This record gives sequence, structure tokens and C-alpha cells, in this order.
Amino acid sequence: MKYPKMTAEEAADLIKNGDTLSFSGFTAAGTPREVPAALARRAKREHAKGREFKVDLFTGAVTNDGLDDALAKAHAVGRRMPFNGSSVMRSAINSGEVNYFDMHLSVVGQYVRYGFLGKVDFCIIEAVDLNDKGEIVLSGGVGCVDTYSQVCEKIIVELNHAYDVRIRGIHDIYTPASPPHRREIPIYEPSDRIGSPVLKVDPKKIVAVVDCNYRYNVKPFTPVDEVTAQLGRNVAQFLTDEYLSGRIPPEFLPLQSGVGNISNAILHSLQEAPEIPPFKLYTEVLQDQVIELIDMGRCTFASSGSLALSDEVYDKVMSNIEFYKQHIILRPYELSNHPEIVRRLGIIAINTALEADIFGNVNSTHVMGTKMMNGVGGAADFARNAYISVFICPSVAKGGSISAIVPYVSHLDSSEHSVMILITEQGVADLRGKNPRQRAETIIENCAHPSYRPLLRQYLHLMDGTDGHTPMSLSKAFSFHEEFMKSGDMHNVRF
Ligand code: 0RQ
Repeated sequence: MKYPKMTAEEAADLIKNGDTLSFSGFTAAGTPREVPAALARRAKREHAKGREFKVDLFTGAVTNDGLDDALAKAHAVGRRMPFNGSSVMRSAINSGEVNYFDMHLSVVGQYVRYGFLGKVDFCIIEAVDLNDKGEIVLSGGVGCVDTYSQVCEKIIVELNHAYDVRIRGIHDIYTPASPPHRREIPIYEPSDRIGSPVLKVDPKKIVAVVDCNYRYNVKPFTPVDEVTAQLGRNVAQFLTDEYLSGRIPPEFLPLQSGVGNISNAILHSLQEAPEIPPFKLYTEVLQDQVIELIDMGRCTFASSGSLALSDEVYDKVMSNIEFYKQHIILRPYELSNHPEIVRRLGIIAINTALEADIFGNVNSTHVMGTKMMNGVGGAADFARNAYISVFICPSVAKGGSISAIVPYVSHLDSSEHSVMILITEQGVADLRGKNPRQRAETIIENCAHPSYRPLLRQYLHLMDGTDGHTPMSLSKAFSFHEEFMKSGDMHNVRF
């Protein structure tokens, strides 16, 4: 191979203070680990000598402990986008140390290509193989690497020997043209392939190849508990009713399901929904549960941007990879989340809310309106364009002291215009065709926890007798949140 071989330390030394680094991968899958970890060590050494050392990070989404955790612990991050799942990075974001902006994942690539976010110095790519022509076989995650590798000045490849080159052929790498030359993206079925099985980069940009050997260590999900199991049953029942009523066509429609413990539980519930025929997924992240659904024949095809599997399930997939290649495609998230395709395919989108208000607005990102949790990710890409857009959440959090159904969301990610159905473990609120007052009544009676219903009803009636389309009290809209900040329990609200 003609590229310079380096250690992670040597490759990290190529990076300068103030550089913008971009990364392959989506979740820990496909995300480089060794060079960013070495860079964090270097940043600590620089800081010990009293020198400034910070870099900007453009990732796929959630990363791994070598990237976000290590660089945040080293206080070596300036800007960070578009999605974060690291608790260490979260603290740095919420303290104001890191300049974080979360973005709809479908637009990250075009923002970067259009030059909206400035120049990108490095793209660091995890690969299982590459050749002298600059053809790279990616592993379990794609993210935004197609764009990052096009726009960057230099590329560092982490050649990871812990993963198997037989994965070649699962990927479909394609970048839409920029306006005014953009044409339709020719995906008409989740299984349509429109691009290349390898990532093609300019070989002259590759300045280092680092031999590595690491596993992703994707965290297993918390087991399905009583609340998430009931939530899952409510989702499965809703989809069954829609299907049997003819509002979903006989072939069924592709599903998208967000990430996290709750989404995993939802997919679990679809195993046991006998009236729903075998279905396809057109989604952004595949978790362990999907492999089980494929094995059972419940899921016939899954298109995604990431295989965020536990090591055990990843090994199982690799041991029968030719079978799974017939059932799985991995694409850049510009395609997996693209509004044009979501609308064309008629995706049924199921995403998780932190809280929702009685009018159907959803907050997916900010605790008490101020503290960033993860980011909007792809939730709104799908929700805004879906055939049916469902948001789910448990009706209460933190042992019941927080109601997930509030008078008004403390931060807005998906508005009432993008939310058709709200489901908690309490039940289903169908918001389609309802005015704000009707939506409020439906959400309170079907989704709120019974212990919060009287308070929410009281709030709704504060505006009785006044004019207005939406019965919202401006002065009391955040009373639940204010009460939690004051006494630690939203139940103590008094109007
Ligand atoms: O906190 O861990 O301290 O107990 O929020 O909640 O119940 O574990 O749920 O793992 O499914 O995450 C919305 C964050 C849910 C996630 C969110 C607390 C709760 C707990 C996590 P603890 P659970 P999940 C695809 C699509 C946005 C992006 C998205 C998310 C913690 O699904 O980031 O959907 N979604 N992208 O106790 C205060 C409330 C709360 C609350 C829950 N109302 N107030 N805390 N919690 N409700 C993803 C990608 O694009 C990659």
C-alpha cells in the first residue's frame, strides 16, 4: 500500500490547534477511536505546557469513549455538531465550554458541502479495507463520511482489523448533487441500490493509515420493563388498527424507529403483532432487535445508516454476512433520512419525546428547556415528512415527579404540525383533524398519567370564557417546569 503507515500518536501529531476534524461512522459503529484518543492525550500535554489546543468536531452522530469522552475530558473541543450521546461531552456542552449545535441529520451533508460551516481540515475514517485507488470499505456505520471525505483537505484512515472485510457490498454510497443541478434521488423501494459499495476518496488526500484493533462496545439496552412493554403494545395496537381500517395499504409501509431504550422496546412489540404483515424498515440506525426481526422473517428488508449492534449480535451477522447483505443496506444519513424519500416511500415514523405538551408540540432534546440531552438527530427529518408521524414517551419521568405531558413544551423540536399521534403507556392520542382544544382533551385523557390529569384539566380551563383558538395561558404555561425546579415535584403545582 502506498500510503504512509503511522501510529495513532504520529497521525494525531499532524493535527493543528484550531483544526476542524470530521469523522466517519454513525453511533460507535464506524467511528474512529484511536486517533482521537491519541489527540486527547496530546491536548493534555499541550495544556500542561500552557499552550492552547482545541479542535472542532463534526461527527456522524453519537461516537465512542475514545472520541467524545476523551476529547471532552481533555478540554480539547471548540465546536461540536450535529448530535452527541456522551455524558462527559454533555456536561461540557451544558457548562458552555463546548459550542454545540445540533442539526437535523439529513441536512448536515449539504450544510458542509455548501460551505455554511467553514472548511474541514481532516476526515478521519474507520475502514476495514482500502486500496491504492482510494477505495475504502467502511464497516458498520456510514453517517456523513461521503461528504466529509469530499470536502476535507486530508484524510487519516484507521484500518480496523477487528472487523471483517466480508462486509463489503452492504454499503450504498451516494451524494446528491448540489442545486441547481440536483435531480430526484432514485430510491423507490428501501432495497434500491443507487450508489457505490465502496467510499471513493482522492488517494492523494490520504496522509496516514493507522493499523488498529478495537471493537465498538455498543452498550446493551436496558431490558424492556413494564412501562416500555405497555408502550410497545399500545404502538403495535395502534398500527394494527390503522392497518385493519385500510388507512395503511395492504403491503404495509416501511417503518422508521428512533434510537434508545424505548425505541428498542417498540420494535420488540412488533414481533408479537400477528395482524401486521412482514414489513420493511427505512430508518437511520439498526439496533439488535432488528436482527431478531430479520431472523424471524418479520422484517424483510432494512435500509439504514448504521449497524449499532452489540458485539455479540455483530459477530452473529458477520458469521452469516451473505444472508444479511440480502436484507440490509447501509447508506449515508443524507439518504436514510432524506425528506424526499421519506415522503415518497410513505414512512411510518416512530420517535421518542422527552416531553410533549397538551397541544401536540414535542421536545426531544432539552431537559427543563435548558439542559441539552442528545440532540434532535433524525427525529424531525422523519416526523415532518412521514406518512404517519408517531411520538412516544412514558407518561412520567424520574419516579413520577416529572410529567412528560405538560401545558407547554419547554423547548420545541417537532411542532404540532408534524405530530399526528402521541402514545404513552397510558394510551393513544390521535391528533389528526383536531383543533387545539380537542387535541388537549385527547392528550390529557389518553396519554397523561392519571395523577397529573386533574392539574392539566385545571390548566386547560384557565382560559375558559376568553377568545382565542388555542387555550394557552401565557403566564402559567411553564408552571409545571417552574414547580419542578422549586420543589422537585410537578404534582405540587397550584393554579
Ligand atoms: O434519564 O437516564 O438519567 O434515567 O431522559 O430516557 O427513558 O432511557 O429513553 O433512551 O429512549 O431516550 C428522547 C433522550 C429518550 C432519545 C431520548 C430522562 C429519563 C432518562 C432517557 P436517566 P429513557 P431513551 C434517531 C432519532 C432525540 C433524537 C432522536 C433522544 C433519560 O430518544 O435523544 O429521536 N431522542 N433521534 O429519566 C427530564 C423529562 C424526561 C427526562 C425522560 N420529561 N424530563 N428527564 N427523561 N423524560 C437517533 C439519531 O438521530 C442518532
